[in-house]
Amino acid sequence: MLNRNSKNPIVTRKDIPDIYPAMVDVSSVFNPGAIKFNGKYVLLLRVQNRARETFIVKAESSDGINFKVDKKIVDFKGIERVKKKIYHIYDARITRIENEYFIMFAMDMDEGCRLGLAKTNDFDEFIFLGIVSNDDTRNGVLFPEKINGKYLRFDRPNKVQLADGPTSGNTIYLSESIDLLNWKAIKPVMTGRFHYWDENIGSGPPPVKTHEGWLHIYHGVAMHFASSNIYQAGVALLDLKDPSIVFSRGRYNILEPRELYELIGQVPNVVFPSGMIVDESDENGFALPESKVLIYYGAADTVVGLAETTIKALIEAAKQS
Ligand code: BMA
Repeated sequence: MLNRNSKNPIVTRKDIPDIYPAMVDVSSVFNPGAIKFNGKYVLLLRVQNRARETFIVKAESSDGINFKVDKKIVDFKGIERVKKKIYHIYDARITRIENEYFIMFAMDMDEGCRLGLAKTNDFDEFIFLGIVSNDDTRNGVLFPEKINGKYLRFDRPNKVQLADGPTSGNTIYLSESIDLLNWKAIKPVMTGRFHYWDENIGSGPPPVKTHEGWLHIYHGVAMHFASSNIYQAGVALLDLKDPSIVFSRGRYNILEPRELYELIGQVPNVVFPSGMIVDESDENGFALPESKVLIYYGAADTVVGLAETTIKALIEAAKQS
């Protein structure tokens, strides 16, 4: 039900300029955060070099399809205050709250994966605000507004051990905070559907406000014995006032690996939605049903794909049970 852009993959390793010394002839670029800023489409890309080191790099576009990648690695000012070793920063999700832009990302450290938070007003200077999770957690996405005076986010504790691999998780939680820095889990919201396409799950892009509820795209992983896991995308609708209440959750995935660039790469069989741009909203921030939606996703942990749809189509997909 999503239409892949005919220029897919829209960003590949060939679009990444060499940045000496660390980022030369890079291996892959994937899982971007996305937002519209000052009329421009902005991506925060995850770029991996041949040492398998990870960098966040900004790209900009005036049409959402043809991106120019910065010749500069995003420098999160203040991150040097973290005295422990940070191995990787990756999978940035961008949320605008009032007139500030927040970036939540995963940080691989010796004690496991933590969520980090940064902010920017201009997408030029990025200020690191701190580590904002205590336990092994990934896929943190901030809501674009406070609800009942609290900031909210979805996050996904890593509790499930993948066969011979890292940890993953099968439950998305709702957490709250009064200062964006200290977070408390409120309750589990959605859990994996064992035997089906979304056995393990995690949030995709930040939730989008519609008149029918919070529209939330997530990724689901079908585990395959003796084969690679299959990463797909799905959609759910949640209560506007209490997003721990799931109104409906689509039975079918909305995007699955089918094209060669999704099926083959550094990690085969992966579509991983991480950025979502809604063209039109009303003055209260509700996405319009007919609005075009751009979904940016990592494909096979190697390139960036773009798929298009509308709010109405996503709502219908969420209601298909
Ligand atoms: C997840 C995360 C993602 C990655 C995906 C597929 O657990 O690490 O960053 O894209 O696996 O490898």
